[in-house]
Amino acid sequence: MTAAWHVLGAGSLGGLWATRLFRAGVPLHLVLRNPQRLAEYRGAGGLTLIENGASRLYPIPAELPEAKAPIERLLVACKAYDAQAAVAEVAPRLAKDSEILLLQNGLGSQQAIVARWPDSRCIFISSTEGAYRQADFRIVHAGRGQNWLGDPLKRQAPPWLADLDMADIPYSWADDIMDKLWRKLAINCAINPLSVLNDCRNGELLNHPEPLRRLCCELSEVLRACDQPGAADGLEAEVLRIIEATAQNYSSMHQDVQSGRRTEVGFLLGQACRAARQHGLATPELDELLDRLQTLLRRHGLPAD
Ligand code: NAD
Ligand code: KPL
Repeated sequence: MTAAWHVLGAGSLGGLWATRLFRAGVPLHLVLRNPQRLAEYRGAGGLTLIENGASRLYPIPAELPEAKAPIERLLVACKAYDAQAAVAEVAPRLAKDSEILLLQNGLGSQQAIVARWPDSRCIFISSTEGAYRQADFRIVHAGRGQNWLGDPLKRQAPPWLADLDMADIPYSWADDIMDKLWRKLAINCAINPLSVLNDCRNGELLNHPEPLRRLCCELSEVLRACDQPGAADGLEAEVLRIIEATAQNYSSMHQDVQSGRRTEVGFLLGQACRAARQHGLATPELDELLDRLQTLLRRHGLPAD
């Protein structure tokens, strides 16, 4: 029998994973942040997943971080800026040889967790699935996509990937997970800040090809300096392809700013600029973009990191 999963963060992506694992019969517990949230969850009767317009309630067992049972497999489904603090709350329960699965977008939060809990195996996940919260504990599965899972320190795939097969969660085991995460980070850096600063849908960015070209050029240099040449190859062409494919959409960062939610800028553009500095690389376009974005975020009363 597979070890139980603990899902930390019952938001959009955590809810999407938890409901699919639960209905496949995989043993699972949600970890909610405090007694009030646990009471609200119990009042809701569970997590509701809405797929293709049909909604279904899943009464997944839930507990607080300080519950007693050891945690063998922890899926961290918080935002990047909350991930380390959230793991710290359950860290005393981590079993020897536990695994921590990290769903965060961008980079930086994963490395902090690897460094702080070296006895756990950390699996990094890059997801292109789409989900959002219609209301508390009501999750809409909004877009099909893929999940790449990988461990930069150890190539061997874990046996519990069979749980994902049972749950019909799309995935691939990636030997080059850092390549996947850096590539997605670079794409997000090229598109999302410009969409916020121009207050526009992705497609309108095609009206300003020159800034996009210069950003992709600097991002490719950063990727190569970080020893990710595969993530750099053909970056501009892919950015343009994604802009065309998502022309009618507002980027996730644009949606966050419009809704007054904190962005993950510190783990996206902030991370690219930090990596450039660490490698002694001059990136004036990226630095100026970060500066303008941070000014706008502060004007909206949002954290700039
Ligand atoms: P979300 O805000 O919907 O959910 C995060 C949840 O974590 C919230 O319910 C929050 O209350 C909870 N949380 C925060 N701190 C906690 C703590 N200490 N203990 C317990 N719970 C805690 O976020 P999301 O959209 O699911 O995003 C999660 C990550 O996945 C992000 O890095 C995001 O970029 C990435 N991602 C999301 C999507 C998507 O479609 N939503 C797609 C790809 C990647
Ligand atoms: O991932 C995205 C986002 O909005 O966060 C896309 C659509 C690819 C734009 O960067």
